[in-house]
Amino acid sequence: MTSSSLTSSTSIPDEIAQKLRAAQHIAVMTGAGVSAESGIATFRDALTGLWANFKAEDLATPQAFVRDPALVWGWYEWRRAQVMQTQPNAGHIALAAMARQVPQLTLITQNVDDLHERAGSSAVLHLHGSILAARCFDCGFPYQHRASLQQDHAKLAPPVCPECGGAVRPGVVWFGENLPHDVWQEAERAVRECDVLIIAGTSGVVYPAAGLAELAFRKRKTIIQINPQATNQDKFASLVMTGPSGVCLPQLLAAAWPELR
Ligand code: BV8
Repeated sequence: MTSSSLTSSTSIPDEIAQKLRAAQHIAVMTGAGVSAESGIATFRDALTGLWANFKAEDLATPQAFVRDPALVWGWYEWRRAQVMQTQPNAGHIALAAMARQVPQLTLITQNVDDLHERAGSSAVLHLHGSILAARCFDCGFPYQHRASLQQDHAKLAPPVCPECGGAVRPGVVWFGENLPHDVWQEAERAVRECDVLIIAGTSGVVYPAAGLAELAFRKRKTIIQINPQATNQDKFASLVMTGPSGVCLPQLLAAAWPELR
């Protein structure tokens, strides 16, 4: 299939619409860009205020947490407050609707928010964990978040584990930590077995997640890439849609299933 590129205002090639409509299994991989239109700062934009002088990769590590638990916990609590105060957008909703049109849709996300679930998606594969889960850094005991939400940019001492007295950490996968094994295995299998892979809202720089695009390319899948910016994964795509996922995903849904319009 020749690759084609279109902006979010031009129409979807019939060949792509037919591939989606006829698909037995669609795999989708989302990144922080899919939550951007809900008002959640993308991963690399989430560094403002107190954290403006840090690189995400330098805050999202076990070493950063050990070095300054209050700085890291304050960042995650500020981000968790953002998640709790936002709603799913048209992109999340379109993916939940698409799952109702095909025999199988596997939704893989790098995002740590729950907007896919709140839009109606189920069995979401969270490669990088969840900001809504927390556990003890030392013993792993799950921690139930309190309702109080961090509103401003401030350091915040993490809670103390009720089991062992250790520090509570966010339930996300940090740089240098392994992805949850079963989740990763299932994501890889879905990309190997799918008919179409849709990649939306990711800069494609974090591995092993970013490797799924090349895996799909090697397996000669139909790949649709959605991002307002060019990415280094565009070369793998059968179709590059240059635009926001909140516009492009509903456009894909309407092109493949016009009866839903
Ligand atoms: C691993 C959770 C095996 C935390 C995240 C040295 C030692 C160890 C490992 C490494 C190393 N060097 C490299 C590595 C591998 C490393 C890695 O990939 N590093 C990168 C920086 C090169 N990976 C790991 O460490 C992984 N583990 O390899 O384990 C291992 C173990 C030990 C030793 C060796 C190997 C773990 C990676 C997981 C890190 N955790 N998140 C948190 O959220 O705080 S990753 C983080 O980045 C988020 O999950 C985020 O989703 C992800 C990717 O970023 P994006 O989602 O793409 O977001 P980003 O902001 O980058 O881009 C947003 C995109 O959206 C942009 O392209 C933008 O244009 C677009 N956009 C904007 N608006 C819209 C839009 N798109 C559509 N619509 C819009 N409206």
